[in-house]
Amino acid sequence: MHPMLNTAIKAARRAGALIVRALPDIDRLQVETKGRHDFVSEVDRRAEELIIETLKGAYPDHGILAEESGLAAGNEWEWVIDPLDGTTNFLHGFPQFAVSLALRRRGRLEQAVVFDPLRDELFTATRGEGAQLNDRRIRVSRVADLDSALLGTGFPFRQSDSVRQWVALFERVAQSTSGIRRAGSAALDLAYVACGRLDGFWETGLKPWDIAGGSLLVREAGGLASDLFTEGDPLESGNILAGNPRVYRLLRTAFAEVPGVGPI
Ligand code: 2AM
Ligand code: CA
Repeated sequence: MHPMLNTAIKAARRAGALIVRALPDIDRLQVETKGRHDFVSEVDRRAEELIIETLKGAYPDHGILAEESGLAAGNEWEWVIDPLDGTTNFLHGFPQFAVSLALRRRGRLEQAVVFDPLRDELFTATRGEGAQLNDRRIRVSRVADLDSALLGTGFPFRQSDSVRQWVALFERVAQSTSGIRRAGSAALDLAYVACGRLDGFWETGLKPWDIAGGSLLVREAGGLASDLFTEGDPLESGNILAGNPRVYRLLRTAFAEVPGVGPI
């Protein structure tokens, strides 16, 4: 295994252990509001510190882009860190959240770790070498029609224009799939696309740390992950469409038929 991936796994497991230890005490946690409906707890911050300490200990020159502490410039390598993806779930004791880490070199995703500490599920990927769940190779599903597809999505939580757009996209596909889930952790949704539990996923208005690790997982598992509107880099726009190649194409075609669809 690549030593950088090994270090990322160590960091993710440490953060995951801290998060699980804090779970019985969520009622007593200090929670701040970053924006409307946008919460951060001391657990997010402590988990992030632990991750950065672990990564910097091994690679002091690498740059960092982290949800809570922002950007710290470094060499051509950059870690993209979400210490707790699904904070709202965590704060409610709703058991769907993860630690997400990705490593970029000159902007290209090289390594990914998404760790679900409650189920002890470790999703990993290295560019060009495939994706794994707990060391076993994973692949996207073979589902080839929307009627048989189980999709994931996320509701937009910032702008009301995006809510209206989400409703239009939802309406377009709502009655032609096996089901649509909104679980609340984009990193895990993408990991689930990578291992075939979901056949497709879309969400808008996300941040790079929500989707960096998951995007590489999907691609290395044989799927596609790109900008929902332009097919460009979803980390730049925060608008993502992912899926196995067939479902990805079917969703792209279906969404293109929705009037007025585009970046907001
Ligand atoms: P976070 O928990 O790391 O913030 C779900 O829609 C995705 O959006 C999650 O990956 C979540 O990541 C992110 N998100 C950011 N702000 C959110 C909010 N206010 N409510 C719900 N999800 C939010
Ligand atoms: Ca987070």
